[in-house]
Amino acid sequence: MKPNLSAFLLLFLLLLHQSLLANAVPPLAKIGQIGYKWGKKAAKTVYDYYRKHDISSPEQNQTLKEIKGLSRIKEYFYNFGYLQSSETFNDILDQQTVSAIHTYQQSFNLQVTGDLNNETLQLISLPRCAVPDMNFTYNFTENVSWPKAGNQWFDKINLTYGFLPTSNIPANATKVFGQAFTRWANATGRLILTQTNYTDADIKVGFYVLDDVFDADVFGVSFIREESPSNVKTAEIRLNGNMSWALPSENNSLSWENDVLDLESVAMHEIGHLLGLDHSFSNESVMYPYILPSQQRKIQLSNIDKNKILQKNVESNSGYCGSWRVLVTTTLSLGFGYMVLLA
Ligand SMILES: *[C@@H]1O[C@H](CO)[C@@H](O)[C@H](O)[C@H]1NC(C)=O
Ligand SMILES: *[C@@H]1O[C@H](CO)[C@@H](O)[C@H](O)[C@H]1NC(C)=O
Ligand SMILES: *[C@@H]1O[C@H](CO)[C@@H](O)[C@H](O)[C@H]1NC(C)=O
Ligand SMILES: *[C@@H]1O[C@H](CO)[C@@H](O)[C@H](O)[C@H]1NC(C)=O
Ligand SMILES: *[C@@H]1O[C@H](CO)[C@@H](O)[C@H](O)[C@H]1NC(C)=O
Ligand SMILES: *[C@@H]1O[C@H](CO)[C@@H](O)[C@H](O)[C@H]1NC(C)=O
Ligand SMILES: *[C@@H]1O[C@H](CO)[C@@H](O)[C@H](O)[C@H]1NC(C)=O
Ligand SMILES: *[C@@H]1O[C@H](CO)[C@@H](O)[C@H](O)[C@H]1NC(C)=O
Ligand SMILES: *[C@@H]1O[C@H](CO)[C@@H](O)[C@H](O)[C@H]1NC(C)=O
Ligand SMILES: *[C@@H]1O[C@H](CO)[C@@H](O)[C@H](O)[C@H]1NC(C)=O
Ligand SMILES: *[C@@H]1O[C@H](CO)[C@@H](O)[C@H](O)[C@H]1NC(C)=O
Ligand SMILES: CC(=O)N[C@H]1CO[C@H](CO)[C@@H](O)[C@@H]1O
Ligand SMILES: [Zn+2]
Repeated sequence: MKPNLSAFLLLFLLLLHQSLLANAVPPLAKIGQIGYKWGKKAAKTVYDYYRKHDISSPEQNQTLKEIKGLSRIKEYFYNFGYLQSSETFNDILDQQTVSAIHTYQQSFNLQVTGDLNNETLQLISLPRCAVPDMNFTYNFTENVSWPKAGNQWFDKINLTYGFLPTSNIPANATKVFGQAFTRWANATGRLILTQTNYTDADIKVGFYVLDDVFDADVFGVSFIREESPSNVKTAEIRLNGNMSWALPSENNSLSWENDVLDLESVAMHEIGHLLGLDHSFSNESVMYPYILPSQQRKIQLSNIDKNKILQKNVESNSGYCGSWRVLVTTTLSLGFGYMVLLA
């Protein structure tokens, strides 16, 4: 149910014709191999089952290892890199799945039980980014790839972004994107990000109906596209047009339960992917894949984010900066040694 906030909220709806959309979306679905169906609904099915059967311990009777709705959780773990199997998923709690739950709980610093406890199901039910958390590749099958850290898709300093005309994004929203791009550019201390038209842009931003490809709980996705004759790479940010997007002045309207998300926070997150950052499991990072109820607006880069983006500069400037860093380290350790001697 949408909240009664229409006067204060932006609701972007996809205006593309269905056939255009069909043309635009499918390649990405293949990155994860399997259609995305997950999130709130999947977590709820399993949660209800757990409650009804009073399963609170991971030591269960063999007969109870079939959990209604577990197949969707398996698919969820598969899509985000926690489960390797690409077979059709069933509802049996097998060893692989228990191990995936372990990895998930460990990664997100949850209590590690190997059991789909409340805490775990609650995290699963939150809106998240569609980019996987681990075990994915930078690989242009179907001409698109996830933006994976350690791979550089552009080799220029001046980058441009543009907005999908059919998304009819109002100026007050493109301005918010502009702020997000500038904040990242500032943090790199070297990239220049400017707006241009959609066709020419290196980074193309639009709102789409992601529900068919992804579940409604996915707020957005970013990916890299390789244009075939020239191998020129462009990037896309696709945000979920079925959610309501709040601008910074509408802070008090934020409610993930009603699918109202902070546009600038999500823009920061998706841009981060395109500038070379993977997901972070630290909830302070803008690259944390979920929007936590207590952190619905998170636009400032954490120290982890700043260090990672500066590290990119070092990587892309190769040799020179590399030796500079060694020099700094050496100087610092000499300085430390000196201080120890003085003391
Ligand atoms: C995914 O990656 C993590 C860390 O790199 C690793 O521990 C885990 O075994 C991998 N899982 C799968 C299913 O490949
Ligand atoms: C799980 O959460 C529900 C409500 O969110 C609560 O009623 C229930 O007691 C919790 N169960 C456990 C085992 O913490
Ligand atoms: C690229 O993806 C395809 C299909 O998913 C896979 O068969 C291939 O091994 C991948 N290549 C690399 C280098 O990961
Ligand atoms: C980048 O863009 C700025 C202005 O937007 C321009 O002054 C500069 O020459 C450009 N640099 C390169 C390397 O294209
Ligand atoms: C943003 O602009 C749109 C279109 O001009 C307008 O309907 C909406 O009220 C504005 N939102 C805010 C928060 O200013
Ligand atoms: C970027 O840096 C400039 C100059 O340091 C500053 O004026 C501007 O407010 C910064 N922008 C953002 C979005 O942080
Ligand atoms: C996009 O802008 C460039 C100049 O930056 C211009 O040459 C081109 O015609 C524009 N394309 C469209 C579709 O407006
Ligand atoms: C995708 O890549 C293949 C092989 O590189 C190429 O033949 C095809 O034309 C590309 N398709 C698009 C839409 O760029
Ligand atoms: C998503 O938006 C499309 C286009 O506005 C609409 O047809 C569809 O019913 C919406 N889906 C949901 C789940 O709200
Ligand atoms: C939005 O809320 C956050 C914390 O809830 C607060 O720090 C921030 O100043 C608020 N921003 C605006 C524009 O009200
Ligand atoms: C963020 O993570 C830390 C460490 O795991 C935890 O103490 C803190 O409560 C978390 N914050 C939120 C808002 O969940
Ligand atoms: C209570 C219950 O479900 N017990 C079952 C535990 O598992 C064994 C072996 O699978 C069954 O024989 C029991 O009936
Ligand atoms: Zn992400």
